[in-house]
Amino acid sequence: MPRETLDTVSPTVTDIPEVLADFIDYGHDADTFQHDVITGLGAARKAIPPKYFYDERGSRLFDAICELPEYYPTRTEVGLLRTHADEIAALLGPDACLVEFGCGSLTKVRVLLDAAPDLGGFIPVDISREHLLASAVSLAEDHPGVEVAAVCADFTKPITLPPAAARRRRVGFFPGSTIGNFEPRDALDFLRTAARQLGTGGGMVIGVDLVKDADVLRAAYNDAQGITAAFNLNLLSRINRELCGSFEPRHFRHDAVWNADKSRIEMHLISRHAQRVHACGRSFAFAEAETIHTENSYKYTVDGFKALAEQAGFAHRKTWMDDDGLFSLHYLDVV
Ligand code: AVI
Repeated sequence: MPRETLDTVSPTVTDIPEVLADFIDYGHDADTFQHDVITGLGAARKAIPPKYFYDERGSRLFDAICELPEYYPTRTEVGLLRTHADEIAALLGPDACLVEFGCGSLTKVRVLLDAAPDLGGFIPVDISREHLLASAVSLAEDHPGVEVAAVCADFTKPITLPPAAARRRRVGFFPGSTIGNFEPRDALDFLRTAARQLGTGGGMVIGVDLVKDADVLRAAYNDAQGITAAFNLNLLSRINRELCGSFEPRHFRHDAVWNADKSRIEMHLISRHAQRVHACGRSFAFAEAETIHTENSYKYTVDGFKALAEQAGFAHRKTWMDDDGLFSLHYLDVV
């Protein structure tokens, strides 16, 4: 099964579980985490990219965040998908192939698959191989009429999609407001890359969290049960385990602040006192109250997001919003 990549990395096609049409593995650059930690902790303003939250425990903690009373995005978006599933299915059209960028619990895409019995294909793209395979297999078993393939890759990079997508109209699916975790410049680059891969005539269904009352935002990222704090601090345990780190997570505390000027929630790990920590064979000094900036979660206005999507090569077709204006779902056309 020859595959040409747009990138320099060559994918491998490993043993494909029978129920899947394809499984393409672009592999994982194991040195990237180490590189990003060394660079991030060595910087004048310490920072580590949020993609490293999602080891096995981090993914479970994120699932728990999605159930929290304060964390409105997940239940609001699922409500929007359920309410408007028929309209979205009509926009997908017959025999389309849905390409999900990142693959969460698949709860959300199942809402669309149930509403679109004439969907032709579904391709989740995700870096987490085991989780991706398990999710794709279970979905393929439940939807035997849909050609399901999976691509293990960093979905922000260009990849070549398998035949299930190549011979159909392609519609991207990017729920959860993950776009908000990208810097605006990177969000634009991602949308441009996605538009190219989906191709003219394709589309995109994307969930985008909205600017709102700062107290609601702060509560969503500083929940009373401390699950978001555990999610944030788990990054230090991951560094300890995978990069020979000496972090004492209890010597740091979680905080999430609303930065109104930049329209983003910022998550930080704050050093409780001056300390020295080792990781990757190096030593890093922390002053009391010094922070590691671990995540930005940008919140958009509907007009702001429309402008971004149009700059990236999409025409904006439709917005759905809940009655309280908490969250938005958009249908975009690739032009
Ligand atoms: C995955 N992402 C959209 C979540 C967010 O809301 O930015 C990650 C998260 N971080 C803390 N809580 C949830």
